[in-house]
Amino acid sequence: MSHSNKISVVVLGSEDHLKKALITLILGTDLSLLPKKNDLKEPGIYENDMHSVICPPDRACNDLKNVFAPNQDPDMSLLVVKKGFTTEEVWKQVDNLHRITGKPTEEFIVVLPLGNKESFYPFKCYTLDQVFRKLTQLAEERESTSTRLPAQPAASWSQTPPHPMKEGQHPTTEVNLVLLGMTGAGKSASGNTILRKKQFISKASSKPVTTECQEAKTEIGGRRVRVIDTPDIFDDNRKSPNKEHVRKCLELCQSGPRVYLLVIHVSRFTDGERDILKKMETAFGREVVKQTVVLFTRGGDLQHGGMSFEDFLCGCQPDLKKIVEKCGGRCVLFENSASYSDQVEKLLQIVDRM
Ligand SMILES: Nc1nc2c(ncn2[C@@H]2O[C@H](COP(=O)(O)OP(=O)(O)O)[C@@H](O)[C@H]2O)c(=O)[nH]1
Ligand SMILES: [Mg+2]
Repeated sequence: MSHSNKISVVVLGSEDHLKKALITLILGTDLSLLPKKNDLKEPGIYENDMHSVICPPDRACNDLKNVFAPNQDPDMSLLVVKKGFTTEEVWKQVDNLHRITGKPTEEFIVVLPLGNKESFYPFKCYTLDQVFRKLTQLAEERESTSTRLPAQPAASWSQTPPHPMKEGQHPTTEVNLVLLGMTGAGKSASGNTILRKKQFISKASSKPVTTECQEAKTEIGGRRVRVIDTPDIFDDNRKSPNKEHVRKCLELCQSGPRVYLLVIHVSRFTDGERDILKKMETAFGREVVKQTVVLFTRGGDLQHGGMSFEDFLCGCQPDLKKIVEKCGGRCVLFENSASYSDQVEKLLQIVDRM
């Protein structure tokens, strides 16, 4: 693999021994066998034929600025933290990196120590397993583009990788995300999380807050997304879905593919939701389950109860399990009060696959 085609990874953090261990794992070689400096006191670049790993010394502002200079986007920036870290101290590190480099906080992936499950932290984080899965995926993408594309001009080690869709590109199709579910499930709050702004009114109330279908548009990672927030179309007190809301909802998402997000509160599955897929079929047609992702809200409740999303799905009520199964197992967990986690990206990856 040519130098310009290498996967570029920046390894950051204050623990030298952990950084060394991670670099060793990525390169599959003992660092002392590599020709570069290995004391990590100066920016070291460690390479094999597929990866180029740069390790700037901790707190060296100028080195960091150089590594993240404009148009220098590494494929992955990993922040290594030690076992028993506190969310507050790691968030401070991430925020510091953001202030020095000017890069968004989401650009820095915190590598969770072994034994830490993926959870709701205010920063983006991966388990070691996810880091290596991402590296494999990047390698596969790189292989396929290098066989398809003519040779690229020589580039610096950290040139932006050829991602299929990047910010700034404008694909012609616009995907419609239609938020459906009971009042109070968190439809408007989830819409705001996707849009990254408080567009829809979302608050605790004994009566419905959203009374009309509304739309808002955004662009995420080069994808054009139209979010449609709805009132409770399947109100328990009605025999059939509210036709007026259904008409308005369909009118708002005329063009482009449509994905329904069935919003359900993780700790409150009600009788009215048991046959919600039937009600959705009545309103939007028999194919609706093929176009639906179940979006669970209040992921923080699971975290407080020490439960992973997988444990929740395994142990939830049979009727809820059936809903997820009918939707092809497509589901995501949101915590709408945590704006920095990668929940939206996970949802859009599912939407991309659909
Ligand atoms: N903690 C927490 N609160 C949430 C979450 N999603 C929604 N809420 C709250 O639940 C209440 C109802 O949410 P809303 O979006 O208005 O529900 P809607 O009726 O389905 O649109 C509001 O007070 C939200 O702040 C979540 O993921 N976590
Ligand atoms: Mg609402």
